[in-house]
Amino acid sequence: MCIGDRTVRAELRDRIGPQAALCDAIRAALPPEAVLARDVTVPASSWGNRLLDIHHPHTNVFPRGGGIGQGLGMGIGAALATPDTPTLVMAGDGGLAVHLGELLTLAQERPRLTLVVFNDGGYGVLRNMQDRYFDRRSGVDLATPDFAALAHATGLPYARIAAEADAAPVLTAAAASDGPTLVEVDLTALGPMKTPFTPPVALPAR
Ligand SMILES: Cc1ncc(C[n+]2csc(CCOP(=O)(O)OP(=O)(O)O)c2C)c(N)n1
Ligand SMILES: [Mg+2]
Repeated sequence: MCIGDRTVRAELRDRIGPQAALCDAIRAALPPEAVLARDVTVPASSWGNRLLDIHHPHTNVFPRGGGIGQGLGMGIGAALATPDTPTLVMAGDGGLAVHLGELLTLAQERPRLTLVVFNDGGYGVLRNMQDRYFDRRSGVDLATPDFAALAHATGLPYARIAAEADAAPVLTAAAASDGPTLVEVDLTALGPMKTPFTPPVALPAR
């Protein structure tokens, strides 16, 4: 790693605030050969695709087309293909809702997969863009399920991360399990990023 890399990584860690602890805990909990599937969610776009070390191309699973929700199905496929290694999926609450049926596949096939759901009560990236560029919010604050109850209803083990200190024990235990776990990250309880993430996309002229 050169000095420039170190500066870029340090600046990014600073911007993502408490989520840096999650990035560290995910990498520490999983062996280098574990598949890391990321859906299209702020934690993936801001640090999962940039700061989280990926050691082999085969462990890098990402829906390149950018459609939300596909990450869980892709992760289940990867986990079933690599039963001796844990797999981790990063998903947003909004994206997970689009492909919620995959939870039943997870509950049925029971692969060695940790599903980390980042719950910010809506379409966070669009919320950030509306807050930054527009004077009102529209269609971004959404009803989300009670994830503990949802896990219970589908027969999935459940754990919650609500503080930086929860990240390592929860993710280590989930990765050590030989089946699925639904891990909810309560982003309201965890606290905001220092700099809200907005993607580098051109907005239509108003
Ligand atoms: C199928 C599909 N519909 C809509 C979008 C537009 N879109 C991109 S990110 C996003 C919000 C995703 O919300 P969530 O999964 O909760 O992640 P967050 O941004 O909150 O981290 C939406 C609606 C998309 N990429 N794909
Ligand atoms: Mg969300």
